[in-house]
Amino acid sequence: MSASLPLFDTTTPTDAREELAPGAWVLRGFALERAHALLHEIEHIAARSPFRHLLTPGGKTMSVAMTNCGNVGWFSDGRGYRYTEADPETGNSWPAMPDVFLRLAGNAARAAGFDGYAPDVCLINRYEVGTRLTLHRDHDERDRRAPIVSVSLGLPATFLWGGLARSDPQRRIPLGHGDVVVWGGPSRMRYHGVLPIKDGEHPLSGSRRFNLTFRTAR
Ligand code: MD3
Ligand code: FE
Repeated sequence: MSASLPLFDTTTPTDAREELAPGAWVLRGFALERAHALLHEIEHIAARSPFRHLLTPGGKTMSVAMTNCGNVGWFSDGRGYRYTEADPETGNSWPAMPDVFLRLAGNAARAAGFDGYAPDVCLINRYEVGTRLTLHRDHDERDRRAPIVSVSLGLPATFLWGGLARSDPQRRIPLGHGDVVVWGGPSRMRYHGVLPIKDGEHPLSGSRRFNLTFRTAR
């Protein structure tokens, strides 16, 4: 952690900022300078709360492996989807949110017009080659006025971005290493997913993709 860094240290050229729809902003390369530090923190977090394949309430094993940091963590099993204060797998509290996570999320939210962003959880997804995330909405958070900030690291992905109804047409958005997306306002409750990750090697993450999603859950 680099507590001595100034608070607003991340800069991005405005031409790298693209509004996909009202409230939804892509910030290309916004996390690039911090990628190494972010991946390092992911290792620390996973040493305390390991990546695991959660069970859906329907009893299927998710192919994406997950862990969390922050005051709460997102969890799923036969009893349903929910946020928990302790990691059910270890019985310990979830690892604290690293400073570099909080600063990056706050800077990205501000670049998209959301000031005072205070996420209390970061869900960390780990994708192996072939892994996908089926179409869903994120509706387990109490405060839906707060945006979700997502950070892509490692192998690239094609993101599926739908509308407010499951059957609405979908756009395909390529997301690469260091890209950050802020999903707020009227875009917060759209359906979304990730197509199967293509085979490849990334110098920092090998044959994996990591995604951080910051949320205000409570
Ligand atoms: C669009 N993760 O963890 S992040 C998830 O790449 C999740 O791992 C994906 O969906 C990933 O729930 C996508 C992008 C994302 C997150 C929340 C959204 C896109 C969103 C909420 C509304 C609309
Ligand atoms: Fe999601």
